[in-house]
Amino acid sequence: MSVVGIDLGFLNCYIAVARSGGIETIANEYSDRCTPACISLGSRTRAIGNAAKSQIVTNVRNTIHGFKKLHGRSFDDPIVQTERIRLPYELQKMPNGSAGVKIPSFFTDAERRSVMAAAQVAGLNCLRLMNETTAVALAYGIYKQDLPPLDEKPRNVIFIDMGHSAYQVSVCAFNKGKLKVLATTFDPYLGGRNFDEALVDYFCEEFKTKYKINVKENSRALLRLYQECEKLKKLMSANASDLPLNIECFMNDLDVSSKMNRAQFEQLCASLFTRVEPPLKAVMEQANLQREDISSIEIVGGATRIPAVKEQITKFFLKDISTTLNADEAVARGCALQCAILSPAFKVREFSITDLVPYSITLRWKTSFEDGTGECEVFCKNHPAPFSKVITFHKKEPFELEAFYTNLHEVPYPDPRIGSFTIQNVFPQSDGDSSKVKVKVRVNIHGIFSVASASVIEKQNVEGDHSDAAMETEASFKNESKDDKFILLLHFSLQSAPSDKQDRLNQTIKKGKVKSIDLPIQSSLCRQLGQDLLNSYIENEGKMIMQDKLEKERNDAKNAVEEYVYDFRDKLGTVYEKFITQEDLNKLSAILEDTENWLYEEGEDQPKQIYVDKLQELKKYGQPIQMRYMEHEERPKALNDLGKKI
Ligand code: ATP
Ligand code: MG
Ligand code: K
Repeated sequence: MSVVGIDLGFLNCYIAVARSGGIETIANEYSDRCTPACISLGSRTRAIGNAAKSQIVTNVRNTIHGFKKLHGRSFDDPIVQTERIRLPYELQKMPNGSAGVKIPSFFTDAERRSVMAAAQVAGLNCLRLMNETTAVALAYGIYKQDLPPLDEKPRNVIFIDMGHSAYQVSVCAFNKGKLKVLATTFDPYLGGRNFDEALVDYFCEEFKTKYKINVKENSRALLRLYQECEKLKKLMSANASDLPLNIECFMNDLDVSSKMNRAQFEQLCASLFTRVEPPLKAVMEQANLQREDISSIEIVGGATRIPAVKEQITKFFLKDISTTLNADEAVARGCALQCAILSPAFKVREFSITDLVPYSITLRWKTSFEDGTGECEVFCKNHPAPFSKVITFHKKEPFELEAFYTNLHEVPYPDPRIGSFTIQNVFPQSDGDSSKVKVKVRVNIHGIFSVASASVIEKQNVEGDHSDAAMETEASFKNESKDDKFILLLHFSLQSAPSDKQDRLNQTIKKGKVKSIDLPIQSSLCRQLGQDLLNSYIENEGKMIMQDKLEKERNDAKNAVEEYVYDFRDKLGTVYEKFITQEDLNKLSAILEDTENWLYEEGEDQPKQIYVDKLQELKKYGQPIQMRYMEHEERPKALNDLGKKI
């Protein structure tokens, strides 16, 4: 069994694998550790990664990239619509309203569930969906030998990741063997691509006057300009002087050229650079820390290489930035480490991770009195996670709990709803009283919220037992809807309670004079991929893998014919010469030439079997000659060997 950590970036993906000797970031088939998040669809095959990226410009409409922002969103979602304008390929509205076509700390439940489903389609068992900066924090902390002991003040470290599409900041407290994420903030709309866009806009304007061309009308030219601007941006990180931008045959047979230097770039992007500070300020406020409390600042992500971004960070913290981590690979390495910790197949140093709930979550329910509603915030923002809580209700009938994000304005998602959960099989007790129902809500290891279980506490026939809880009527829910009294009767962190213990809690238990019986829960999650649809995706993925495999075999068969033709022709002119009559030689040369022509014409695109048969046919001619040649070569050698032995 192997465990891997995957960094799903907007632009780039990295995969790290846990080996007995440590964590290794692995290279793809192009010996490249960085794989573009890109898929190109041909008429018969898919190209993935580097092969697909090279087709962005040539197969404009069928090469899909930049899809990270689309996870778990509906087609009509404003973010999907904004992204859609930037995409050179079409987005379709799916029958379930979702947008058809990897994970930052600010992902909401629906986005997380979508990534989990994608992992399932890919046949991966996702051990933990990890927030990017938390993965980086783990990669940082696990090898540190000098973390303060548990009873001492923790070491606080800031982690900053600016990738292609987003910017996130978190502050973590480290002690020996553990890390706790204290707060995280982000600007989900700031990343390397914003700088590319600023450059593209600038040159489009310039070319309009200079060459009288409208680049934005030509999606191929626009894509090329994006690629060149990204290169230029990277060069400017290392070089402050004037740098050229030259593109040959850009549009209407025109070659275009221009230049820019770092100072101009910084001026052009000034408004983007001012967006670096607010999340830094906010993270310090949320964690209630001062600059002096921070021991180091670690940066990762490609866009943090821009000097002006680094300057903004240093200016805010009044401290040098540390770049001890591999800016590109830290996320994947952290994920692989987490998997190795979770997997029983690996022995890794113990390291406990407490992440957090990025947005506060509220439950709402109907009370049977006067059609009122009750609600309570079950998880506040920055609440430690994973975490479970148990809430007690007094009910005579099944009831529905609606979960939603408390403050929609904090959430980069258009819909505050998470899902609704109906607690079934609730009846009055034999004496007509309400039943005491305990509901467990949790944010799991993937950062996903659910109403995990519910049970009813049945009183055994004990005289005079009007237990204390009977005092908590529904009226008290209504009056004290913001009161903690009816929540938090029991809570524990998932990390301190191994899962078998939880399972035991879920089972019917008898405790003294009360008996607890599990209740079924019917969940309906917003933007959840239905099991049928998910299964059909899994099936389709299987079919596509099969198709890719068949296509590869077909190509291999074709290549085998081609190779045989070249090899045979080469040998006819050299080593086989002595073993063939002139007449046969002429005949065979003609056959080889015909086959070669055939390969470029009607044989260009044939089913595998045709190529297999063709090869067989050629071998019928080739093998006898080869035999004669081999015999001639081998016989003297064999005699020679024999002679040596004697
Ligand atoms: P995200 O984390 O937003 O999902 P990602 O993980 O794919 O995206 P990264 O691989 O961290 O993103 O970073 C890619 C971005 O960093 C691109 O915009 C790229 O142009 C930019 N970048 C890489 N190297 C440099 C450099 N030397 N100078 C400036 N920008 C750079
Ligand atoms: Mg990234
Ligand atoms: K382990």
